[in-house]
Amino acid sequence: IVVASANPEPRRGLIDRFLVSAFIEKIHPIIVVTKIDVAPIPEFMVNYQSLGVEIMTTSSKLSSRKEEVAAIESVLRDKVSVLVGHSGVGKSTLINDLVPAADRMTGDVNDVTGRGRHTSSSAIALALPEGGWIIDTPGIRAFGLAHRNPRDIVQAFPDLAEVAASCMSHCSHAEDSCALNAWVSADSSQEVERRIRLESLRSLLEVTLSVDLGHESNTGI
Ligand SMILES: Nc1nc2c(ncn2[C@@H]2O[C@H](COP(=O)(O)OP(=O)(O)OP(=O)(O)O)[C@@H](O)[C@H]2O)c(=O)[nH]1
Ligand SMILES: [Mg+2]
Ligand SMILES: [Zn+2]
Repeated sequence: IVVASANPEPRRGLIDRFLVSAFIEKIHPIIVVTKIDVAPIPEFMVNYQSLGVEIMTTSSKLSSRKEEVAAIESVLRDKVSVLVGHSGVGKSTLINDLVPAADRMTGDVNDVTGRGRHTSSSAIALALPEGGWIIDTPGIRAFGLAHRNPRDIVQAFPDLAEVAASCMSHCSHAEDSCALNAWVSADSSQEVERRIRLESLRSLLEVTLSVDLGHESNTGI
């Protein structure tokens, strides 16, 4: 999951949906934060780190690029991997450094909107020099979970799934009687953190219920 620290702005909701999909498909997710020369790593990344998601950082503009690319190459070696993310985050730029012969076209981001220009228009798999495959994909505008079974989404949150097991059957997890509400208020020392987890789950479940693929909130958890 490739996200830029800025230009374009990172979006939590999109990262959450990618992570849930990866979990459901049994794909090992790694977050690569690019453009750390432009802005510091977004603070909310620590939340993903505490969930055990590996986070790697890089900048095509800094002298540390070579070592960063080598570190990324070593986790990709002998595996089939795909780079996904918004347009303009630097997927093709990274591919060009991972696969010197790739010659993928890259495009600058729009100065006014900070958005990419959808430079790559098709997905392509390239052989990594040290073994393995890397797939470059076009930047996506939106990525929804509407095609997912809500039960699978809950399973992507193991701590919440355990609690939700005692919900009434067919609980939407949005109703007052939901067991997750009691779980949040059961421990005052963990209440804030638990509420954030529950809101994150509920926002993902809402997306599937409303079948709203095009909507991307700015602040979405
Ligand atoms: N400052 C800075 N710019 C970067 C970095 N990585 C990539 N860029 C620039 O960001 C722009 C977009 O890069 P691309 O590699 O084309 O982005 P992409 O993710 O492949 O975009 P799409 O193909 O449209 O999905 C280009 O102008 C790159 O030079 C970085 O680490 N720092
Ligand atoms: Mg590209
Ligand atoms: Zn429930």
